[in-house]
Amino acid sequence: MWFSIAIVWALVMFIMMPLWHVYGKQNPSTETYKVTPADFQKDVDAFIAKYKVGEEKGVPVVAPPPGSDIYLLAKQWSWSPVLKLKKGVTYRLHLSSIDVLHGFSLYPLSINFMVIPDYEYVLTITPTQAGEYYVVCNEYCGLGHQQMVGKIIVE
Ligand SMILES: [Cu+2]
Repeated sequence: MWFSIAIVWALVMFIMMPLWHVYGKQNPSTETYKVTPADFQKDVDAFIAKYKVGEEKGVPVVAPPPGSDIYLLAKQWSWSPVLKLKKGVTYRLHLSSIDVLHGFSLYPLSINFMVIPDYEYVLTITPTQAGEYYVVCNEYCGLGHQQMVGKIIVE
């Protein structure tokens, strides 16, 4: 009986996966591309050079134009750059790591994505609340893991 319950529950959860995607506003659609760490670093450097408006604790602060492609790079043990976004505007967020596996966790909201080297995730995002948000790494990535905190500012 327990075995049957487990099988049925596994099937229910399996069927729910696409339903959550469509109806639950969870598991957002992502575009994923293969990318080398060097190429991603190049794209991020160009993005920072174009839209840099300042610096915070040695990390560049970038204010991209509304609706543009924005980049966030994870590496041991930082997120770069600090993103300054506008509320109610849709952006295409490109996310990747240039070394090991990291986890993007937007605090205090509960929004989580894996950040995997060699893959560039493109997420379509629309910030709905103004404020300062922290990007915490939620995938243990080495000695400095607990200091790996980035920032997104929504105005
Ligand atoms: Cu990390």
